[in-house]
Amino acid sequence: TNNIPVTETWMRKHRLLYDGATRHPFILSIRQGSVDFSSFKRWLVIGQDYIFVRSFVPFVASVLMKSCKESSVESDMEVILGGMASLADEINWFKKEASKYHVSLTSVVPQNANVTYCRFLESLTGQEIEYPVAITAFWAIESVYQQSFAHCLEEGGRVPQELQETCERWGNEGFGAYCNSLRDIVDRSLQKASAEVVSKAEVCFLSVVEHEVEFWNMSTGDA
Ligand code: HMH
Repeated sequence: TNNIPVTETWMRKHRLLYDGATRHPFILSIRQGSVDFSSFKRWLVIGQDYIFVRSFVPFVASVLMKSCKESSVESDMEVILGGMASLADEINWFKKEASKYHVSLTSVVPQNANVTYCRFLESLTGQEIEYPVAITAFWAIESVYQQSFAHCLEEGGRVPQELQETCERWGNEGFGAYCNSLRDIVDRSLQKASAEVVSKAEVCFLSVVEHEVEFWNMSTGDA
């Protein structure tokens, strides 16, 4: 059983928690078309996520730095750089959406759950955080989002027209392939890591999933 990738063992072990993020009531309501896309929800999806992404960029930059120093595989840098490029694109998209719905991005106040999540990201940017731990967080953050929105687009969904583009942005196959590349980096780097680093990475994975659940809890008022 030593051939099972570490991420696969985590997925089996923590399936319920993981599904709690990717099948969150808010995500299910998007899929079912029952979502209340009122001004509050628009403000959440656009405004709060815009704040999150702005904190996500320096975190990804720190992962990129680590990959340059610690990874022996050249393509790691390219995968992470591709992720940064899509974040640049995301920021522009948020701005476009915000102006479409008259949401003022500069006056959005970060909610508690978001502040906590952004702080967590910042705590992972330090040099003392091992590359396998940091890349694990990166993969988990992207994958939870990708799988959530991909689920909305699966057969039988009734995503409202105004949220179709949002779901496609993160749920598309290209983004899925990118997440798989990140997962492969995680599995490879953990294969060479000490047991201590592997367990730190697992804890980090769980924290990300919990933060993602809390992020969506903002939409249901449970935050
Ligand atoms: C909260 N998690 C959250 N926002 C995002 N944009 C992503 C993950 C993926 O980029």
